Amino acid sequence: MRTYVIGDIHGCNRTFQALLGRLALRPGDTVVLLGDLIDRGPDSKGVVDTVWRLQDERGVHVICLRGNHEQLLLDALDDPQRLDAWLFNGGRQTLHSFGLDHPEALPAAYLQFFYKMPHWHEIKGYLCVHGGLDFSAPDPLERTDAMLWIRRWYDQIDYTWLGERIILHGHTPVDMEAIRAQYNKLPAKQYLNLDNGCVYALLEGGRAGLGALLAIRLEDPRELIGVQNVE
Ligand SMILES: [Mn+2]
Repeated sequence: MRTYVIGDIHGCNRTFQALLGRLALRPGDTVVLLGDLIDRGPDSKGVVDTVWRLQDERGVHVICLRGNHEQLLLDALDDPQRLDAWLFNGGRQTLHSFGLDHPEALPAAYLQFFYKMPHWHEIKGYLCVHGGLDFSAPDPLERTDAMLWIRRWYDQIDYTWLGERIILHGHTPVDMEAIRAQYNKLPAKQYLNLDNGCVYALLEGGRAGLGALLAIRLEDPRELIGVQNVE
């Protein structure tokens, strides 16, 4: 049984499927998605459908963490004043993938899926979270809001609290050079950003150094696997 953790997909379903093809998953394997499955890219609905097929047809255990973009969607449903914030941050593309123009029309199964997303997941000595942890709190795992939004928190890590665990996160796109540098320092440095901004291959004419969707296999030997955006 193998375990893979994957960074921000942002509606890039074809790229997600290309990466899954590289992983050659078998029944009983586990995949953790680090949040931001939706928004900005072309097929957010398809990403959720791919997750369901992995679970139902291929017997893969999939854990989908909540990202700030899933939270923006849920906030837009709770409070109409927050609708524009979501639409302007890629929500429009998500609605388009469903053929809808308002989130209230989203099918119940998808809404349930978004509502149920956990903020973090611990597996095999790794703490998985979308953005990071707020170490100013006595128990960083109680700061669920910070998990979605926090940036630049490495200097605040409480290593006594963390123990031997390694934090895997996404949320802040960084180039491959930075990701490989972090990867090469594991486990001495206990964090790894898996967001290479795969969706930014499509936006703003492509941002330098960004554009791959990444997975890490947690079993020995640890392995970093990436595919370039193919949308
Ligand atoms: Mn993101």
